Amino acid sequence: MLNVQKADLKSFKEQGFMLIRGVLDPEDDIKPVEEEYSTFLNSIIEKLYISGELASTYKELPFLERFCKLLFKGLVSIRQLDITLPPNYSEDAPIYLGPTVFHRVLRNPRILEIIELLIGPEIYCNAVQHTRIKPREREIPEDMLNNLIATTNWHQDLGVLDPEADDTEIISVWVAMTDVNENNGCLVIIPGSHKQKLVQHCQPVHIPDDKLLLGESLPVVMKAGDALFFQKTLMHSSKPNTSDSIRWSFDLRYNLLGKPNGRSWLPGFVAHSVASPQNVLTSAEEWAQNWREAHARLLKNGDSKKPHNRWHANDPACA
Ligand SMILES: O=C(O)CCC(=O)C(=O)O
Ligand SMILES: [Fe+2]
Repeated sequence: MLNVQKADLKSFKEQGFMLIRGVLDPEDDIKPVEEEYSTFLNSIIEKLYISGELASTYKELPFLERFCKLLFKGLVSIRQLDITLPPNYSEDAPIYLGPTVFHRVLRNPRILEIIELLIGPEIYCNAVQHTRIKPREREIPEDMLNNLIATTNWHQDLGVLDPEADDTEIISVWVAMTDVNENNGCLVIIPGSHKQKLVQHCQPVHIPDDKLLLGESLPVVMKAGDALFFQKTLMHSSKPNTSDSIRWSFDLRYNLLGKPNGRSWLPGFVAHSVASPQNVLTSAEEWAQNWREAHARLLKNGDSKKPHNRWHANDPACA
């Protein structure tokens, strides 16, 4: 049973976010997802071990530690686990399309139930979706730092979508796969900042200091399985992981079906619909195929240099 209270919905409206505990189930959701990723990582490791590129299989280590070992050796990239294409759409661009992530994360019934409370039953799963594994920051080689494995600058999620989505109801969902706190890189939000609408961002995508709301920022401490639902103009960032543990999360977006989604060239899908239930995507294989086809189309149409967001590097406002 979901524990969404009136106070949560009020917080979502007035503060721009609500934190719901225990949305992902440790046994039914988190464990199978970790196992699927672990099997995938294992297949990479086995090949590298057999070819002699890796001296150990690190079999004794848990998934996250094992991933980081390979990451720091440059033998695996977070993009191979991420569930969207990297911005350059190059021919060899990796993407992770495992069925368990599709069913237990993107189509998670409890996430969808909560989204339904917020925007109603016509729900489109937006293609802007990521998994982020944040190693101990002190161990990350400098040339590897990026926002999928290290800190994330202050931004509003609408800032990375095309302006066509400005009037669409879009909800971001940040799901903790491990416990997260101020030391290991939790999300930090500015409650109430969503009322600002979209402010100027600069490149690489961030809100310049003078546009940042001076309101008090709030580190969102969460347990594995908790989910933070927030509005598309809520200002947020993430802290560096200065702890001894590795933090892992998913961030997803859902919007009102039939409205511009801000990444029209990528394949989101109908996650729930009462008006047209026949259009709901329930096949993980079809989902994966849609991504493969979109990738081929982007390469063929020469769209592979399409900018991922609306902010220009030489914007005078950022000088
Ligand atoms: O996890 C992070 O570091 C940032 C996530 C984020 O920006 C989001 O969920 O929209
Ligand atoms: Fe974000």
